[in-house]
Amino acid sequence: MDSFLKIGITCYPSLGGSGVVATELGKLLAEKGHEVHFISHSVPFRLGSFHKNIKYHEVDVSDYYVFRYPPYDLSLATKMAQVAKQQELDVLHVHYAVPHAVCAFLAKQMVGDKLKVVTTLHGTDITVLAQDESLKDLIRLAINESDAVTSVSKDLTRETREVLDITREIDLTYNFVDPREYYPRNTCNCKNDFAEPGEKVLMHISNFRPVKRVGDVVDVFKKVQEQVPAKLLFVGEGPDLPKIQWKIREMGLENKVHFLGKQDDIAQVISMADLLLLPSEKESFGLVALEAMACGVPTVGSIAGGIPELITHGETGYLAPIGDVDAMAEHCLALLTQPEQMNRFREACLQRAKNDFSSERMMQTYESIYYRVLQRE
Ligand code: GMT
Repeated sequence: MDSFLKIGITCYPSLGGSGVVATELGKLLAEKGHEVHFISHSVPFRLGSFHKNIKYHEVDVSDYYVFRYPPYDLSLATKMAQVAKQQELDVLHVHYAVPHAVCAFLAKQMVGDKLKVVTTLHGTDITVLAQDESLKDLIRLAINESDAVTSVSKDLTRETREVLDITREIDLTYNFVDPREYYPRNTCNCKNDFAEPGEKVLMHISNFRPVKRVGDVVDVFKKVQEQVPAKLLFVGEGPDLPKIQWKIREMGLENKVHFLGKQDDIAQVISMADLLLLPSEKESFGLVALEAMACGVPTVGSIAGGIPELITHGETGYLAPIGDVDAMAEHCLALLTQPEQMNRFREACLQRAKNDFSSERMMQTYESIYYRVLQRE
């Protein structure tokens, strides 16, 4: 089936993995020939250059003086309905249940059943928000009323069923990377800015929220650098950053750690690393570990959530129980001190990213879901 569709996409335009996946998917669909309409409060941060098949519709929020809290959700729902009617959208694909799936539900009431709603669950919409009794019923409604629901890992599907008592069909749509962007880059020059020749580079990339357990990254690194000359590079920003900077000073590691802040060209940055550290408490998928994998960089991390579906323990990285920094440090050392083993892991990473998480394959999966809900299979 190859008729082109008109697809609305709503995501958090500036938020980590879900925003990246939604934007990259929209770009790929547009490249293929579909008409893509992003509906959000600002331009998605990975949207990049102009494409004739991509349009952006900005949501204006009313700040009428009676509103103590400007009602973004209502403005978004109205905008979704307007765009759906004016552009004759076939599908509205929303990323993150709260509030996007709820807004899409409202938009559908305004437009009619010909507008199909696809909701992708990314993680904290279920693992955190759906635990909140004040939101639970609303999230369940939005999920049950979507024409299709997808989840980025089997573990997230399991948790969604468990927390919300949901039995409906949920499609598995793993995150993906575009191999044209994610491949091992030449990093000789920039790596020298951070590490001496012969030093290993460990890296952590995140939004520094408590679920990322960034303190564990520092504990693992401390043990590793006692055995092997190494530097630690942090990429990203977030609420735990000051605490981590303080911890590093207290441990006397400040000369061995660099903070790179937020970076756009993640493939270039990750390619400098020998290992990625991802010791999260919760992680429905862990997109950054896939980005690293596609650049030939193994991950050492925790067994949280969907990480074991992505990282094959002993092949493309090593996993340990949440908080087990001793085991994680041992795993790092096992790779950093055995070059042949490291090369095998690097090769396995490249193969797995290419074979199992390619953007082409996942775009086809999403397309087939769109055609299915439109009954155009
Ligand atoms: O938690 C984050 O880092 C941000 C969040 C998001 O909404 O982007 O990430 C979630 O979605 C990503 C994309 O599907 C997943 O790769 C992350 O694992 C997931 N985060 C959590 O589950 C904590």
